[in-house]
Amino acid sequence: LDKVRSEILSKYPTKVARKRAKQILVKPGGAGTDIPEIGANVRTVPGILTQRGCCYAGCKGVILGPTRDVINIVHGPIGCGFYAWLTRRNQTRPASDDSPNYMPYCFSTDMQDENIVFGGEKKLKQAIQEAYDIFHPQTISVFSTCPVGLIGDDIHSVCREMKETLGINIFGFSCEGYKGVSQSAGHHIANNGIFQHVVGLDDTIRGGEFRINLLGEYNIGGDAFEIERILDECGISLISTFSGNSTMEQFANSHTADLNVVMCHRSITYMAEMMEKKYGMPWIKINFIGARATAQSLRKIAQYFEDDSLTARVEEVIAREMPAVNEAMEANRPLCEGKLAMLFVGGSRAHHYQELFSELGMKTMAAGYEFAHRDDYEGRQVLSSIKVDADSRNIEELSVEQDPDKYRLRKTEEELTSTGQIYREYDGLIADMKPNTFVIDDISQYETEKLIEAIKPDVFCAGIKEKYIIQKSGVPMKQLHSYDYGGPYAGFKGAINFYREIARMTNSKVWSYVKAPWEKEPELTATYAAA
Ligand code: CFM
Ligand code: HCA
Repeated sequence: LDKVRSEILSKYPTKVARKRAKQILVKPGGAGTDIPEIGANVRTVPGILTQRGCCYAGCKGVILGPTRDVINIVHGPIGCGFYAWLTRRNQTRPASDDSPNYMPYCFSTDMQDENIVFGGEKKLKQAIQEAYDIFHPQTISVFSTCPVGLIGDDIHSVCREMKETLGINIFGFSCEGYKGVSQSAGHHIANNGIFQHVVGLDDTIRGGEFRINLLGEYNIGGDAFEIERILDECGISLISTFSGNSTMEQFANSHTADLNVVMCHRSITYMAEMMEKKYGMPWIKINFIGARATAQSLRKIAQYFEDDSLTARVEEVIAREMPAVNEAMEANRPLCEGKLAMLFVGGSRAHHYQELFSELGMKTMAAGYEFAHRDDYEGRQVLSSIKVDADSRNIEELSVEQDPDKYRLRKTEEELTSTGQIYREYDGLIADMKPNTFVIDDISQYETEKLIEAIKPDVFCAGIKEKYIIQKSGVPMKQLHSYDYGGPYAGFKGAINFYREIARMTNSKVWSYVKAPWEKEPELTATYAAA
């Protein structure tokens, strides 16, 4: 792999090679080796063909996209608006036919040249009014795209004014696409906005005895429905999810729960930390991707509550679900065992999905994130050693204080640690990779092609931009963002779906036919038959 790495780097200009060298690691072999440092959350080299998206995509598309009872107005040109229009396959299930669901709509101020030249605030005000008149929502939020930041429209003052006028909750996000170096900046901005404008507004106590929030689950392909089913069977009340299958009402009420469980740590740990400071709610890392990881996560939740009846119920659910999982695992494992996978996805899935591949007996040969930070690779313990650069400083860090009325210490530090449970922690991706595998941050198109040539994986997982290049090289490709219209893949039933899908894909002959016969044998051959 070191040779492959050198070959890849040798094709770059010196400056680019120096930069990429920090972001392309071969995991060292041998026991007890330290986790190497990786370059992450830094600007992409222009022209390199990155997988990354923008800050606005992270804020509007990712964090706020899955919430159904808010009208999200994209302030900008229509192209940006279209991009937010359910392209992420985040599903939702309104409580009844007449509960609000604005997700199938696409709201945009459709900025034109005139608005860029003379300002777009007036148009934004009109758009808010129009959305209100037609739909009468409880909440409207506004998202700035690049040109808005460039011309200096003050969306926040427009929101304040319209909030006053209409008497509903209206707030804005300065999530211009160019802020930060990727989607990741948008996550942070979204977390800040929801925390400041929504969380804590409704103190009503809902749910049963064991009340949690699920942070960093976005209901792609119906994942949240399967997780909700499992939690429900365990008797665990889900107060709010940030933000799969969610409502603003749930966010407003989320500070009343007892525990935050964090799934996608990259996108939402900001919220967990702010809620702990302000409201006294602790958080643990969990993962519902993979059947074993799901079982382990349920046990972690039960451990927090230290209640025998809950523990018993969780064990019952696991015992009830696992036979079907094991049956599917046993049926599909022989078809997959020993095969190689490569995963290049956002900021947590390239790690989480390794669970499912290892349940199938497959090896992850190369993995990496588009926009993760060093802690996602190396583990949370490196947080304090990460240098804050100008791009990160650009993103506001809220100063959060204990709420004088609503703070409620759920458990003392002693109570938290007495069960051996680890709080506020997650391991990075590198620790879980096998020796002699690749870990690559912000992989480029060229590097993707080189890796495929060198490793010849049996399946490559990434996104829509990479999909067809990978397939054209004769390798099965699974989108781990949208699931290629499949899923759910979370929880127990999701694991079964995934085993079947991967077994099907990696055993299909169709990929060997990608090369046309004349590409393999360009010269025509024939036998001359004498009359
Ligand atoms: Fe978290 Fe996500 Fe991901 Fe992400 Fe994303 Fe996504 Fe992703 Mo696409 S929040 S980091 S910004 S798990 S949209 S649901 S699939 S890149 S790995
Ligand atoms: C985003 C959304 C995305 C894109 C997926 C892809 C998603 O980053 O803005 O490139 O295929 O999951 O929909 O990550």
